[in-house]
Amino acid sequence: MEMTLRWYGKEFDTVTLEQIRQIPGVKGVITTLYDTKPGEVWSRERIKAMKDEVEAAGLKVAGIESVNVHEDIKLGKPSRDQLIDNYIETLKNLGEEDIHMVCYNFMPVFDWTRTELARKRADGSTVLAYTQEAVDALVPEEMFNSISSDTNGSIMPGWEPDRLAHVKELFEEYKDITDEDLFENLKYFLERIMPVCDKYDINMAIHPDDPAWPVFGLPRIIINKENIHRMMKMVDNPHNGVTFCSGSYGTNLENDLPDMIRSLKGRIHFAHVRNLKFNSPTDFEEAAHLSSDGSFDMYEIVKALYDIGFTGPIRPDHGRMIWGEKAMPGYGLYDRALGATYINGLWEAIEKSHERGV
Ligand SMILES: [Mn+2]
Repeated sequence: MEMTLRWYGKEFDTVTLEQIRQIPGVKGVITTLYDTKPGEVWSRERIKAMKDEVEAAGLKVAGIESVNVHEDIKLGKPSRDQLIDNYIETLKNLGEEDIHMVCYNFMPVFDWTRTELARKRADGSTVLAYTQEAVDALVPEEMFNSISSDTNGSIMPGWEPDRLAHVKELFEEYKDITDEDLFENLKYFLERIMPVCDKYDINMAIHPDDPAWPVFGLPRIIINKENIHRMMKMVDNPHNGVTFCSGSYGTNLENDLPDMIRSLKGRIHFAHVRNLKFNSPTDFEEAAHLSSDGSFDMYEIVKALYDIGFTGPIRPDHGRMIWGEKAMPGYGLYDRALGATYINGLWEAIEKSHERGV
């Protein structure tokens, strides 16, 4: 595995490349052109400038999170063909700049949903949290207002104001879209992009839906083992793979995370590792990465990745806000650095135990 940290670019991130470089074992960043809109072509020049900046700081671009998929592609509208052509152009430009992993998602409207961005935990840290009861009590437009009012001044990925300006119309458009339609539209998209992925050896890594069940009546398909295997079989190409995000699949306690990882050997192109603390099956908060702070056995998760021979980029995921830091919720420096160090420690212990046969 290759330890990385997500970085939004110097215009948008409170964390600097210089800080990231000092986290032991972190050699690369997962980044994006945060000011591009879904459907836009990423020019070779801009990709190169981003790469040069990262490399000048002694790091590498280990992959992109995300190249967002335009809603018209998810909806299967006639305009999708042009938008997919643009996506292919972006992939080609990334491939020519030697970038070979692209994370994306196929979630309608919202990238992810939380009902609190700063729930206070017993240790005084604050974390993102979710309760189904709070979601059920909200209309989607209010959801957007509550998210945007509590972000420490950041633009949250997936909650960009211009995307959300059309939230009502989008809900109307998704009214008749079923899970089957969404699978069909994903298949169409993947079949069109696989040739460029084959040519440039680009691993596409679909991010799971978060939480891993339908929210606000919208269809959601990347939620469990059965559906990811269906997705991989329907376009059976090793470049059609997944981002294994423990915190997203883990929202549904029925998902057996180590078992899912083991079933995805060779098709996990990117891993997000984090822990959640469940107060009830529909009330969870993000925890420190350490197993004992949350509900997951992080040793078993990292061991499963080790056992399948995972070599791709991995990153700590959302961190708690600690030590007075002000940053985009989930994306401060301190707790993610602790997370990276913890995952590195687990990996080293698992690797050495294996090598020494203990
Ligand atoms: Mn994730």
